[in-house]
Amino acid sequence: MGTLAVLALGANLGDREATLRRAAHDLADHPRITLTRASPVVRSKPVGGPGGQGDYLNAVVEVDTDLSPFALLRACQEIEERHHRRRVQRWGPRTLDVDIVVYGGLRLDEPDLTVPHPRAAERAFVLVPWALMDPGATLEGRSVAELARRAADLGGLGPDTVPLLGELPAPGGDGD
Ligand code: A4P
Ligand code: MG
Repeated sequence: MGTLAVLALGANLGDREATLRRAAHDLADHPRITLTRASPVVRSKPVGGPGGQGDYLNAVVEVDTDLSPFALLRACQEIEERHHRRRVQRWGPRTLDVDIVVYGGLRLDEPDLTVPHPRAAERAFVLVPWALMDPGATLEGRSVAELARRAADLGGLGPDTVPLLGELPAPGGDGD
């Protein structure tokens, strides 16, 4: 048993749903990451960044990992690269973004990694799928569902959700 971390997935270019699903499978296939829960996928209006971007699909997953926070970040970035993420513009359109929302109860503020994610507590596109996945979730002592209800971008979320994954593979299976 390692540390439980919550990761936020976002995509607003290409086949967004397929990309999110593959990213979840990529995480699950990592030898040191076990995917323990996955949220439904929500549709969201872009928050910040340049105008004219397409809508996002967003989801969160919970993972159990013995990777250090920085190694987990590297694994997330490798999965972004695999899905042809190109960093052209901060907050610009992207095929895939994978952020660490929380890593256990750790608080860290380093140049390359801040956890909890500094903007997660105010973003409905992270909080809503998180609360759907885990209705009792808390973020630094506050209810994630309650934070979601107060988030400024809540109105930008579509009413419909689609499953990210079906039944999760049993952890510890003899994968390839
Ligand atoms: N970094 C620091 N802390 C973290 C963390 N907890 N998780 C550093 C992941 N990365 C972290 O990220 C820039 C740098 O942040 C990384 O090199 C890493 O070392 P990036 O992915 O290259 O760039 P970015 O995603 O454009 O910037 P950033 O700051 O991560 O953006 P945000 O704040 O995550 O916003 N609207 C909707 N509806 N849905 C979205 O998913 N996403 C964003 C991105 C904006 N608007 C959105 C959405
Ligand atoms: Mg990012």
